[in-house]
Amino acid sequence: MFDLVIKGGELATATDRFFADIGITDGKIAALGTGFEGAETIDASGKLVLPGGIEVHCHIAQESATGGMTADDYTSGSISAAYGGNSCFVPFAAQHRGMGVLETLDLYDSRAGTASVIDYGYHLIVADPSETALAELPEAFKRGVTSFKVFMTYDLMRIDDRQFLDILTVAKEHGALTMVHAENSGMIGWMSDRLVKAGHTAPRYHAISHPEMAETEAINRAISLARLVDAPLLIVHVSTAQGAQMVHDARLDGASIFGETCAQYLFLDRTDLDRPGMEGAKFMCSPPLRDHATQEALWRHLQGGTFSVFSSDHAPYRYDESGKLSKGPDASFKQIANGMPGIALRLPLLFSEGVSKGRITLQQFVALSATNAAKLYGLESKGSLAVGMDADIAIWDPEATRTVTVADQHDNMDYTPYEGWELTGWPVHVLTRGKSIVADGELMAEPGQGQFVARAPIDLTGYPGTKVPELDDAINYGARIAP
Ligand code: DUC
Ligand code: ZN
Ligand code: ZN
Repeated sequence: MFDLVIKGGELATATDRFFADIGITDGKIAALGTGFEGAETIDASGKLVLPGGIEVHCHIAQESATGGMTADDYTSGSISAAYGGNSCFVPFAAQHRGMGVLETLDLYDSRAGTASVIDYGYHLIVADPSETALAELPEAFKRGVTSFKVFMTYDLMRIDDRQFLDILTVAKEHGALTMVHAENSGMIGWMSDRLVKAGHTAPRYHAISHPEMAETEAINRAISLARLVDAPLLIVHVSTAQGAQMVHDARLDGASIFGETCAQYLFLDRTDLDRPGMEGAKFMCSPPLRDHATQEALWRHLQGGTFSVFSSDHAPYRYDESGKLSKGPDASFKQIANGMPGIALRLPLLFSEGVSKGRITLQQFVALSATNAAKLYGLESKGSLAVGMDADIAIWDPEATRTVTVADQHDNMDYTPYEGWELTGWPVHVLTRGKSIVADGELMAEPGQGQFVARAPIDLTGYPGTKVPELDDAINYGARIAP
């Protein structure tokens, strides 16, 4: 007799599809089989039963370096994530200059602790890699924060190549994964100033000010820096075909390089920035939206396995004076917050456009929605349907068709970039550790129910790494030339 049985559904993992009941006890998957009885039962016949989604790139209760706050906090952000089929998420804890690393984590603990309805962790953003901050990183790892993001652009966030090497080196020592926002700061600044000087300030110039080459130069540099010290690195929000190819090539070479792309780069394009007036601001994100040919190339990389992770990059800034228009209704593109919402739509978009249209298999969907992220980011008890795992489960109706509206996002936003889209395949019941969070459109959970998940170090099995001779003490400490 289990606490809960999910009965009669078709289960899918990253490798298999099969019909089975799930028996759940104490929040864990206790057994998979048939004919199970439980104190409670959820009838999943005609439905797909999948691992709950894990959203690993979203900005929640996070202030930018210039002080703007995201519209979503850990309550609204987690509720929206749950409505979108997620049982767990990993937002960012952003260190700003002058802040300590542990002080940053304490701040986010105070924001998340009693607020989230689903389980959560953080990636640490390192914007100030001072000696003190670097010395605090091991304690962050001990607290289960085993990944962090650095920026190669934004004046108040970016680190230089030397600092990048320092961070990669400390991360490698502790089994942490470094994530990078790879864009060339100088190119973007130079292009932006030139455009503004010529009077080109509308949102559409945001895309022009961030040339593809700004991304590809930075990805190439980031991969080179990581390979110099043989440290694992994940390039987040890859938006270009050439950038994706670089990730692919480095992986083929055995380097521990990983890639992420995001929903907006597959489903939206730069013509969305051309909407009348300031409407284009709703579609401003960094890196920016690209063109149709890029979308097609990114799909091929998603299908072919270049990208381990597929995220929303939910960065919720409302289309009003609290967000996008904080510098007034005629602000130049340089003054408009970068980012768009989408945490509730990452999975429905991928299901509808990917699984329902036959571009990816259901198993690939599971890998991209949960399993890969769990493996890469050390969420050891999550991301699959197997005995002993947390009962983080999303039940999907593959036939349900709905029209996207902002009201159905359950976030604190006043727009969705996908308003009016018709999508087929929706999550109808989401559980975290065996507790219903959302069922048939109703919120069933209380803020604070979600627990912090301490994450394990990255497992690099299968990534032999690449040694440069200059850093191989067996060869060159002593200035010997490699044989
Ligand atoms: N980087 C992100 O990851 N999200 C929003 C904007 C940005 O620069
Ligand atoms: Zn970024
Ligand atoms: Zn982001």
